[in-house]
Amino acid sequence: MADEKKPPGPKRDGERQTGLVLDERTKTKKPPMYKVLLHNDDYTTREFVVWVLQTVFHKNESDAVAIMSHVHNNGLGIAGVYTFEIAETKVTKTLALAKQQQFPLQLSIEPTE
Ligand code: TYC
Repeated sequence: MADEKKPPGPKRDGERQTGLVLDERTKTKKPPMYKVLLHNDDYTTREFVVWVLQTVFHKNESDAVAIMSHVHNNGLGIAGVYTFEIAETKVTKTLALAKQQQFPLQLSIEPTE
């Protein structure tokens, strides 16, 4: 039977080292992503928020200052977008660092659309 007359089956990526044939659509599907949101408060210092954005969220200094300022001015802002497990880990680390300094910094996690 000519190729163009076959019904469309799963797309295959060929057998790789494992000998498995995987559906390309499964292999390439992106995981759900989550925003880590930073909340403003009146007590956490700007310096601490910038430092957290640099050390936990791996932002450069100018991005960290811009995100901190956005949160300070708007009440809420995005520290980064990650898979759920990484987002959770970053929130846990940040809360532990804030608690050590007795800062009431709050964060939340929200799915991207
Ligand atoms: N509003 C704080 C201040 O004036 C700074 C701040 C920014 C706190 C961002 C939290 O997520 C935050 N010291």
